Amino acid sequence: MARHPSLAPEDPWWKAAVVYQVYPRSFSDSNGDGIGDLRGVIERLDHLAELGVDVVWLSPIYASPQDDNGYDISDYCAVDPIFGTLDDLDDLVSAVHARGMKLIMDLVVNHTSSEHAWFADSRSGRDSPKRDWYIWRDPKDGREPNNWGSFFSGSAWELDEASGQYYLHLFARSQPDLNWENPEVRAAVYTMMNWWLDRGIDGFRMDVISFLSKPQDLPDGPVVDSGWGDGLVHYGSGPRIHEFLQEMHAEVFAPRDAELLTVGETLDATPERARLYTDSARRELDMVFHFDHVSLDAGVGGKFSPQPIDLVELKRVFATWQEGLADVGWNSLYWNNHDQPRVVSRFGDDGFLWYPSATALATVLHLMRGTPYIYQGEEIGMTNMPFQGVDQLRDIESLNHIASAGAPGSRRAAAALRAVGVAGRDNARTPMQWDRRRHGGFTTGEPWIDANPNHAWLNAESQRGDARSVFAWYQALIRLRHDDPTVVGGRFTMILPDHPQVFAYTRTGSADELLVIANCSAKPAAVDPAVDAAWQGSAVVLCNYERHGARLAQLRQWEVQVRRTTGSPHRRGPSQQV
Ligand code: TEU
Ligand code: CA
Repeated sequence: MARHPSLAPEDPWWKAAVVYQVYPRSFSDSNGDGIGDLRGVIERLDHLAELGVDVVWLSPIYASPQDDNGYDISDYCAVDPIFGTLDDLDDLVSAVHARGMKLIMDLVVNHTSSEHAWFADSRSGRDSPKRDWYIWRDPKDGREPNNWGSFFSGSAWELDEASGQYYLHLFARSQPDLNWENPEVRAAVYTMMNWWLDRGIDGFRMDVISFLSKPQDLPDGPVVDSGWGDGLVHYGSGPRIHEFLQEMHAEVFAPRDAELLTVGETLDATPERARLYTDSARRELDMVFHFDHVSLDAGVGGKFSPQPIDLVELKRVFATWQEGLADVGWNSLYWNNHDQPRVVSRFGDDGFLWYPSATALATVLHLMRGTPYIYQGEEIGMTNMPFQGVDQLRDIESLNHIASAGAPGSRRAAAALRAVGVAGRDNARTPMQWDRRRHGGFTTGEPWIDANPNHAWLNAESQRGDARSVFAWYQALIRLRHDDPTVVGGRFTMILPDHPQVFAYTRTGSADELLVIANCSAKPAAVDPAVDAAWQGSAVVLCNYERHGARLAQLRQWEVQVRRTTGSPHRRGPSQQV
């Protein structure tokens, strides 16, 4: 991969990179069985090359019973037949590399599937040599060893009748947690990771990586709405997590670190914790995903009691992270992934103001400091799905939530269904909308999950080549990151932090300064005249409305502008004052 001109000589390559996440099941189906597959990804790679992204993150394609769509792995070194073969994967890696891109795989090592041979062995009896590869405990007072709830409803413990012991599963009961205290487990994982890197992949996105280390006394957590305890305070960045990651770095990444990208999913991350994970001197990870901005609309009952977000709060979260990692560590920037509802429906406007809100939200995210991630379909502004009933849902988290809410047909079950429609993960998992044909051109068969009916007008084909499309806008944002040193390295300053409609910040580089200013509302927004005055005469780099005037004093509905100014002394950063 060529180094982008926006990088400083000492920068690692991924500071100028943009990552694109492929959720293979929903991306493109090559053989008409209704499930996306690796051949399908290969056939669509030109879409990614045209978009201009640098890295493809491939969600799990390993052998799996698919209880959690592949995040339940039964063999780390095999490709699930629904996705293809190892040969297909090798072909995909070559095809990605041939287009000058890299490919990272999902690493799911907090847990395996209960159908993994390791767990079968572990479960076979108390004296199995692999018993200690998972987390087994005796009952306490005749019930679960502690009060932890599972992310997917109910207890995090499952009783194994045969041995009379419980095993821990933070997610589904078919996803038992590995015991990272056991050095054999760690060695087996590192061997597997090296096997994949030797095969030519370029790094890992690491599933719930901050959960690996559990305190050995497994204390109860504070009781939450569901009635279960929240163990996150104990296993989120647990006692030995940094030791484990430093060991992983030494055993796996060290010999080829400069070429790789490693990004950890860290639900419990604060800026302080993220600095520990991503300070390059500590040799752990390149970057992490925090959840602060995507947790703001969770109500007291969690993600399934969604509440409206407050823009001022949202800006505060971003500013805290930009400042927290300004000198040490590195941010990753995302709105969407396979677990989150679609951003244009969630924080924007998927009706009349679809185009300006999709482009404004993209811009405020992409021009911050950090590595942006695009989730499939985000680059064409895909929206949430108008789910009509439970039969259209597929996600284990959503289905468990509705089942545990109340009897089918009850008021509580109906409310749970509505909440899932807003916040559920299946919103992200409807088929990629390639064109206006049946099922959005995703499959010639019957898709495993229904396509969003709006594919009739919202699809990649209709946007490609259209200069005023969401797709073209993403291309422009990616190009800016590749070419502009201020986008990669400039100092971040939030402005107008208390403005209830406007999201605005500056990026100060050594030779110029950028202003990013967006009206994140459906009403015109008045901007402080001082901002307008300060940016008089600046060049308009991007604007999502045609016939943009030179003034910033009044922004139209969801209008975003990016301005650039060079050389005006009062705005120069300290590095310029020589
Ligand atoms: O997700 C971790 C996680 O806890 C949440 O993001 C989760 O998706 C849920 O919505 C919380 O309410 C990772 C994966 O991204 C997710 O797809 C997996 O289901 C999960 O781990 C288990 O592997
Ligand atoms: Ca298929």
